[in-house]
Amino acid sequence: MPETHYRTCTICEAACGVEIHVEGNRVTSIKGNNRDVHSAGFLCTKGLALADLHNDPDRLRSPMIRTANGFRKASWEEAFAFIHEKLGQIHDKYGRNSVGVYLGNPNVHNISLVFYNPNFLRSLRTSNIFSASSVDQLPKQLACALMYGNGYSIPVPDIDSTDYFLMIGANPVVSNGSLWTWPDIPGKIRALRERGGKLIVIDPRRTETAKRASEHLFIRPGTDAHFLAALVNVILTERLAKLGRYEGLINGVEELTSFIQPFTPEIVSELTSIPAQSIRRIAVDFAKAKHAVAYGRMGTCTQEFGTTASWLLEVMNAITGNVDRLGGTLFPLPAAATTITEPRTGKEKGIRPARRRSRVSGLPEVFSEFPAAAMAEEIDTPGDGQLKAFFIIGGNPVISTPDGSRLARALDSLELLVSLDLYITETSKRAHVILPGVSILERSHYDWVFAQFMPRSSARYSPQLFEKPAEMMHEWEILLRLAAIAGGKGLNPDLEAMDLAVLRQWMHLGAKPEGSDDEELIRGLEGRGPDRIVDYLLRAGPYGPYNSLNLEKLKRHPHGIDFGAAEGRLEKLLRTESGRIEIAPAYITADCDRMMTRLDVKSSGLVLIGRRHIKSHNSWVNNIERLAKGADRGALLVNPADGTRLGLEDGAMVRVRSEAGEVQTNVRLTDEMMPGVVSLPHGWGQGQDTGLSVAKKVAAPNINAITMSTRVDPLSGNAAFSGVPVQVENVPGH
Ligand SMILES: Nc1nc2c(c(=O)[nH]1)N[C@H]1C(S)=C(S)[C@@H](COP(=O)(O)OP(=O)(O)OC[C@H]3O[C@@H](n4cnc5c(=O)[nH]c(N)nc54)[C@H](O)[C@@H]3O)O[C@H]1N2
Ligand SMILES: Nc1nc2c(c(=O)[nH]1)N[C@H]1C(S)=C(S)[C@@H](COP(=O)(O)OP(=O)(O)OC[C@H]3O[C@@H](n4cnc5c(=O)[nH]c(N)nc54)[C@H](O)[C@@H]3O)O[C@H]1N2
Ligand code: SF4
Ligand SMILES: [Mo]
Repeated sequence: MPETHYRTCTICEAACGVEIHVEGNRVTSIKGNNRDVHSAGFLCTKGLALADLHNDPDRLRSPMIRTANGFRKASWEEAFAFIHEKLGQIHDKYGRNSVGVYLGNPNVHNISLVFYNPNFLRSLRTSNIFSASSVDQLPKQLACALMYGNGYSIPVPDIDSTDYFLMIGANPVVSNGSLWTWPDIPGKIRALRERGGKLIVIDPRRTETAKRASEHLFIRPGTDAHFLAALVNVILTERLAKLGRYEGLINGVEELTSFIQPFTPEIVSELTSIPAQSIRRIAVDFAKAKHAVAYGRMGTCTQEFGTTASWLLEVMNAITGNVDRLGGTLFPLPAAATTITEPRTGKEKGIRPARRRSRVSGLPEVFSEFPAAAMAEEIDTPGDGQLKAFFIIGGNPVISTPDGSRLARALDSLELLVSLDLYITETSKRAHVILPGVSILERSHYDWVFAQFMPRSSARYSPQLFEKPAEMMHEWEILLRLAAIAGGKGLNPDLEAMDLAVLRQWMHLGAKPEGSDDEELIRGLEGRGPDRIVDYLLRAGPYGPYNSLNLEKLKRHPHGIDFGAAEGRLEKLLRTESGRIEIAPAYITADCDRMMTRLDVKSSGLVLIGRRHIKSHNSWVNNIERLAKGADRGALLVNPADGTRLGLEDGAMVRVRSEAGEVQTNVRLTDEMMPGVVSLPHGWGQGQDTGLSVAKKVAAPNINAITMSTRVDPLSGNAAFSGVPVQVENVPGH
């Protein structure tokens, strides 16, 4: 009997609703779900590959233990016993802080990992936690936390009713949006322009998004903070600021004014390569637009001024009265309880970054994590506190973090490396043990994380499509077993009791009935594992009294429930100590000298940036034949003028060299690149000895073999991938 299933695609942040037709245990077709309240039928090519990911013969179906002759299959009990013994020895010999953890991007797309990781991390009792956040969005989270008090209070752009959209360092036509869960950006850009609105894109590459814009300007990589400071400068000096209804709710306007004072359009023009009159015009148009919004992502985060640039983007919205308002930015109100649905108590403390510094380079801790750029040196630098064991959960840091080759060597030297991954990758091939979770279609889903970034809130639940194979474990069960091992509960823990304990850890969130007893609430909940946690968080959500929504009700709405757009939330949401918007956080403004110094650096020579392809998702869907195909996937994009100057011919094989290393690939000459800037794709470089039979055949290098772990944004410790100085030369004989 053919059956139809509705679920959310969990590959990227857009969270599209898909309609999947199934016969027996076989997917017969996949398409966008036209009735989905969130995505209304939109789907990208990766959504079509959900079944390929499920069927991929290279996907691991049992634990693997590495031997002298390669990996062999192992039973779960054997794998856990191995980890138990090794970890025990390491704890005894070197102490708790000798164990590190890295959490990769898929963690936020998988509710087993979202809800059970914190318990595992606590049971390890180590302060050495790292994640993909610090090669990605950390500067934006930090800037928003300093301004609004919570690292998840990130306002999202309301493209649907804005008149003027300033997009800096983001390519949502390809990425489908990030910290902005809003599918079909191409359609939304079209609608914006059809109603007479403007999209201005600032990017060193004329991207797929830039090609749809009203105007595109090249910017020298890493100079966005200066550009933005000049925009704010114009708005303040021309008295175009309007604080609107939040006038009495903003602290620090004077400090802001003094910070931006040196950065006039004329002063920053040479550094940014943007003409002063263009900067003035954009500032005035932005301030005068009925509704305007500034938005930036990877380009404004992964650079040496990532926190400052991310902060100034928020400042643009705040000083023009466009925060927390339709057509500007919105603070979403998710349907299930999270930290941002909690009511303000008046005892908030805001956040304090850099309470601790990393052992070797003194990089700051932010949100209780150290920067991923510090991982390799924390493993390969001897001394007290050196890392000896590592857990990598859903991550491929040899490909995704700076100076991946050094990290690879460091991982090879560990006494214990455990990887929770679906494949034998460039990273997991170095593990002593790999523990695979179930396939993307064998688990249930609720978009708890990304509901926090939806301009219109909605709730959708995806039941697991296929039964978990009997010989597999759900990842929440794996994490409970690992937590038992790390926490001294041994190899035969009471999993029921542990699962209940994790549920209780989540019950600090949400609005409970007055005088209620947690144990009684627990008896009313459905299921076990992450579903039961979701059931609780839905009941305790902000739309109505306890239990107005729950998992059972949501299951009766396979296309989801829409809760509309949130506006006017700011007062309730602020978590700063002052209870106001801190428009000039001292942690950021104290760094003004570095901004000044940068003005004097005369940039010459080529610099490198990355890029994404519509058929990619970081490093891990490249093993799917239909997604790995296509010309130029690994090409170095070079402006023709640079090509002529360096004697590079279109298609020629070149060597790209940086302080960290070198890679080889072919050149594509294209005027979509800014002169002086070259681009390599991110997410490639799986070696011949990985278990990825499709991905390893594609000739595309690992960009992070030539990025540097020493280039960071010092405020957040975030990797500065943008603007790496490189040399490019022909490979003789090719
Ligand atoms: N130079 C450069 N570097 C970058 C970027 C860039 O633009 N330029 N982008 C950065 C960004 S934004 C990010 S988010 C990071 C990504 O960095 P990572 O998260 O470290 O890398 P991914 O490629 O996403 O690898 C995810 C791994 O998780 C596995 N996996 C997938 N699904 C699951 C699952 O459900 N469970 C488990 N246990 N494993 C799973 C995959 O097989 C894969 O090996 O890379 C960053 N690195
Ligand atoms: N197809 C696809 N979609 C994805 C992913 C993927 O790998 N493939 N990855 C997902 C993940 S994990 C994330 S975090 C998001 C990222 O989502 P986005 O940030 O929207 O995607 P990127 O392609 O990284 O866009 C960054 C843009 O910044 C530009 N840029 C680089 N350096 C600078 C600079 O210094 N200044 C300015 N102004 N611009 C600069 C680049 O040219 C690029 O166009 O995408 C997600 N979606
Ligand atoms: S945009 Fe593509 S990958 Fe992202 S959720 Fe939608 S279908 Fe999945
Ligand atoms: Mo990311």
